[in-house]
Parts: sequence; structure tokens; C-alpha cells
Amino acid sequence: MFRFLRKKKAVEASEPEVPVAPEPEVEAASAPAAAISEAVLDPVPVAEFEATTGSPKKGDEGSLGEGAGLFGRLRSGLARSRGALGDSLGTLLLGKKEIDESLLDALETQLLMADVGLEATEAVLERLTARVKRRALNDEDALMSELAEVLSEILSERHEPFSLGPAEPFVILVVGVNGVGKTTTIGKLAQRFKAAGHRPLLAAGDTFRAAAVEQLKQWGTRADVPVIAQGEGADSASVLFDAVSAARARGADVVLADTAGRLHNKGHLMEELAKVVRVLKRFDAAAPHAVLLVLDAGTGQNALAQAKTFSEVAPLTGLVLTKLDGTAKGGVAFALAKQSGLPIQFIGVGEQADDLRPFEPRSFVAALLGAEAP
Ligand SMILES: Nc1nc2c(ncn2[C@@H]2O[C@H](COP(=O)(O)OP(=O)(O)OP(=O)(O)O)[C@@H](O)[C@H]2O)c(=O)[nH]1
Ligand SMILES: [Mg+2]
Repeated sequence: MFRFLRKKKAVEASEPEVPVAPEPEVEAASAPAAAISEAVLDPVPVAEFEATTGSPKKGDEGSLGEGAGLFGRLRSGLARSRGALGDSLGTLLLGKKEIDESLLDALETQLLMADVGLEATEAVLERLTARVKRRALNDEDALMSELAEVLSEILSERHEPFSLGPAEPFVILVVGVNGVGKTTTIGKLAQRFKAAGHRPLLAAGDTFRAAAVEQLKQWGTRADVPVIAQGEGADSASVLFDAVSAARARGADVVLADTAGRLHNKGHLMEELAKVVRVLKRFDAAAPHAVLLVLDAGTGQNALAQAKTFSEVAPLTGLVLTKLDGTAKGGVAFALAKQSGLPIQFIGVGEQADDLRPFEPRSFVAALLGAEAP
């Protein structure tokens, strides 16, 4: 049962803002391409590498529980979406004792405006009506609590926490349109896996921009993991092939492969991605073992179109929904859960390493609606 914090509004308002550490500056590569080519970039130990509070233990990379502090961070990360969804739903239900037609209409409008999408909205309204009828509820807190249960249910149906399978190296291909947070997500995952006792290796498969290699190298340095790169303009598939060979030679158990941002409506770029997948399969028919599509939550309903087109060229296994902290469109998580056919496995709610966190439906809904940690 969800417990709501509406009566504690004053306390919440005075909660200190959680400071957000800036991302490292990413400079354009100063080294000539030749200097980077064939480079197997050895890790540089970083003394100040911080083990984050969110560090999982080995074996639970995708099912981290929420401590009170982490939940507070999640809640502050989702503040804008809570404004668009949770608070307005709370206002609609205020003083309501039953669900009538006009309340259903208002809820529908609110859910659609908050990017929940048509299918998920219809499902919410149907299920809520059925539950309220069945239980003969008659006060606003009970209604809100039922709404939270229904929202959690929708997110849970496809839910599947990320986990590293037995394959070694376990190859994770990270794809998505430009600027959604692919490279950052890889850096954060590298830190997370490393903290859980794994031996990750990064593959600089974005060969379009020299700066992309530099950016990945910085994350490699931070997380103290090796980065395999070739020169700018190299064949992305060949970099990944190199990386998997290097992982085998060095005993790395996870390969995190970056790829160039590509617009989902550009056929030739998508064909190139299909080639990357084919080349990886030559190594191991089961590879890539995971293909994560990174989506910027701020794109709202367009995220669905991206999921559809990418799934036509690469065997997607899960979604990463980033930048939830910068948008009011967090409701798109429901649309994705209902319509994409893929589980959301990680969410990004800020720029610190532990702001990339395993997606947990109940925590997400509680943070979105202003309830206590489940
Ligand atoms: N606030 C916030 N910023 C994020 C998050 N994830 C990524 N970013 C920022 O988004 C920007 C783009 O991130 P990148 O990781 O470079 O994105 P990308 O998909 O690799 O971009 P391309 O390689 O150009 O396609 C960076 O400034 C990141 O710091 C998040 O969850 N929250
Ligand atoms: Mg990138």
C-alpha cells in the first residue's frame, strides 16, 4: 500500500536541494588519430574514484534496493515530472469520494498531458475504475493509493531487471539517437559493474567523432577500466571485434560498447548498426548479449518511435531512460512500458554515477506521486 506525503508538504519544501556534480569537461581529442589507432588504452588508476552509495554487490547489478538517501535523490530527480503528473493527480482526487465520469475525463486529460500515452492511459482508467468498484473505496487517500497501485502494475508487467548473464565476455551494445546519453550511461555502468566486482572493458565504437573517443577515455580513467579504440573514421564493427578479442585476452568479463548517435529515420546509419550486430555474432552467436536502447525522457512520445525503429535493426533487450531530472515528461515511462514491448532497465535522474539506477516500478511511482519510499 502506498502512503502519501501530502500532509508533509512543508517538510518536503524545506528539504535541501541535492547538489549535482558537474560532468567532466570533454575536450576534443588533441592526439592525432594515428596515436589513438590500435591503442589499447591502459587504465589509469584514479585515486579519487568514489565508491558510490548506490554500489551494488556482485550479482545484483539490476536490482538495487532504494535506501532512504537514494530514494530522496530519486524523488528530487523526478521533481518536474511529479509537478506534471503526481501533483496534478493529487489535486484532481482531492476531496473526492468516488470515481465519476467527470473525474475520469479529468484524469484522462491529465495523464495524456503528462506523456503517459493513449494505451497506458486507457489501461489506468479501466483498472482504476474496476479496483475502486470492487473495493468500494470512499476517500481520497484510498483513491490515490489505488491509482499508485495501478500505475505500478502497468510498469511492472514488462519489468525485468538488468542482469549480467553467464557469457564471458558479456557484450552490451549501447545504441540510440544523438545526444541521448549513451556514452555517459556506459561510463556510469562501468563504475557500477566495477564496484560490483566485475572487470569491464569499454569499446569506443563511436568512430565518427574524435571527441567521442576522448569522452569514453575519460570515463575509462574515472572508473579505472581499459578502453579499446581505433582512429577517427575507423570501422565501428572492427573496433568492437578488437574489443571482444582484447576482453578475452585480458580476462575482462563485460564489454560495454559505445556506438555513434544515429537518427532512427536515416536508413544507411541504421544499416551500419545492423552490420555491427552481424560482426559481433561471428565471435559468439549469442552476442551482443544485451542491446540497450538509450532514450532521452525529454523526447516524450517520440521515444516510442525510436524504440520501434531501433528494434527493427538490432535485437534490443532493454531500455535506459535518461535525463528524467531535466524534464516534466517522465510519464513516458508508462507509454514505453505499455507499448514498446521492452523492459526499462535503468533510469538516469542526474549526472552523478549513482544517478543512473536500476529501474524499480514501485520506487518510481512512489517518487513520482510524492509517496513514501515503498
Ligand atoms: N541531467 C542529466 N544529464 C544527462 C543524463 N544522461 C546524460 N546526460 C548528459 O547528456 C549529455 C549527452 O550525453 P552523452 O553521453 O554524450 O550522449 P550520447 O548519446 O553519447 O551522445 P552522442 O554520442 O553525441 O550521440 C551530456 O552532457 C551528459 O552529461 C541524465 O540522466 N541527466
Ligand atoms: Mg556518445
